[in-house]
Amino acid sequence: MRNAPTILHLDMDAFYASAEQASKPSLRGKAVIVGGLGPRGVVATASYEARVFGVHSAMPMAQARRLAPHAAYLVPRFPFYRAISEQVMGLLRALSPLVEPLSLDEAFVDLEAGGVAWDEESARLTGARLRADIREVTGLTGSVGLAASKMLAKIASEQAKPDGLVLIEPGTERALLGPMPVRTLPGVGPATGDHLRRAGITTVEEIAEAGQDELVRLLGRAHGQALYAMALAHDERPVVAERDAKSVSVEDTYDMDIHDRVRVRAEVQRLADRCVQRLRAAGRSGRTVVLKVRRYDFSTLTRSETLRGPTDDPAVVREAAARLLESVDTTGGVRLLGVGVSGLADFTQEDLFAQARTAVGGAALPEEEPRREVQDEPAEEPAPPAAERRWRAGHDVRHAVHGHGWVQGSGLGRVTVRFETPDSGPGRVRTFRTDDPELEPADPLPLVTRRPGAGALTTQEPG
Ligand code: TTP
Ligand code: MG
Ligand code: MG
Repeated sequence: MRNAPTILHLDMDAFYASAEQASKPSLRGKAVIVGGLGPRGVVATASYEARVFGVHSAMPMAQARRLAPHAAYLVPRFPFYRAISEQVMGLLRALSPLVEPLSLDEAFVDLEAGGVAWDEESARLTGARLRADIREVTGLTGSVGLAASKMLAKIASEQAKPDGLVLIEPGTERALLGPMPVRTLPGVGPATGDHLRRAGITTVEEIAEAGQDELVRLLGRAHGQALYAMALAHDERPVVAERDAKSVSVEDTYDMDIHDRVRVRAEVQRLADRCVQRLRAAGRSGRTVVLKVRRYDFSTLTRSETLRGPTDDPAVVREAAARLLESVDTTGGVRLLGVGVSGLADFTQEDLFAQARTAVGGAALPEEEPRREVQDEPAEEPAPPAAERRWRAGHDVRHAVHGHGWVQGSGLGRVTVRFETPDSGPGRVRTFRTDDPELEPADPLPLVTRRPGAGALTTQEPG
């Protein structure tokens, strides 16, 4: 392990909700909940103001509405968040060639590899400057952790939240980790946590005291050894640049189109198994499962699902591929199927943790719920009538007379718009008929305007 805190972990604060608040001045300082608004919708995230009521990611939306009935509820706008994410990742790439994104709002950066930090002081300065740059370019806040390993950098950014920076001095790691709950360690979810608690182990220090043999006895060799190493703060995982990470995939073309859905499902399972064999042969694991389908008319689609952590578990890959298949219409027949895994990580502790599983009643339960990066609007959204389809809650609009605003709600032939922009004050609300010719959907405005070099989200500001 290096002896300078030059691994940086960045995570944006309440990312989707903060982006919405920056975009809509009337929501700043308010409880904002972003997620699927249909009957089976779940919370993607909640603003810190909404978290006070106990609302959090992955909670059923119905429960969130009971806890925070007066919050603003919005559907996610992925292209908008992606554009902000690209701005953030661009700032990270300016620091180092070794940037490992984990999701839209989160990445590791090896500052030493970029030559921008080599000791505590330079690391702290770089982290502080990065936070200021993110704020200036995106208008949003992110929290930074700095440490000598990935595990501790991530723990540090969690401690820094929201809107802070925490640096863990090399040499202090064990003392810091010791009193923390076992769940702090990467890959220890509810199941492993319970297992350890029943053995009388609740803190990281108690894992270290139990010793490797005891851990292996409790959790199996791979998981036990990996967890013991983490408890001693040993974490040698390198930051892996995205472009170094290749994917592993297998595909089959069929002589005759397959029409039978049952057969299509079986083929996908078979391909998933073959893909995992190749993945394991390469000693790797990956986070994103990709399904490729070429239909009778040569239209080809890919669907992907990103898990919380890398896996090389055939059951996990098979399940993900099966879920992805459910979103693809194959009624016309299929001539090619493929299954791939990307977002590869070296075969290290990371993946052993990610797949930590316990047998409960004969069924293998994933340690953590796989995290679905929803790529389109959640399917459970009830389809609104055609006239109202253009006016989706939270989306931007432009009115010929009143200018730029966003849809606060629509129904019964009416649409309510709040007229405000990222750099205006809170705006006022007006109601129109859904077929008002003066009203049209619009792209989101940049959160920060007129910063030379900052780049606008969709259009460049004139002058
Ligand atoms: P997180 O970084 O986990 O959460 P956050 O940025 O909202 O809040 P925090 O300040 O605690 O970091 O996730 C980033 C975004 O990913 C989040 O804004 C919404 C989305 N997301 C989901 O869609 N589903 C989930 O279960 C989680 C955890 C996040
Ligand atoms: Mg975040
Ligand atoms: Mg995150």
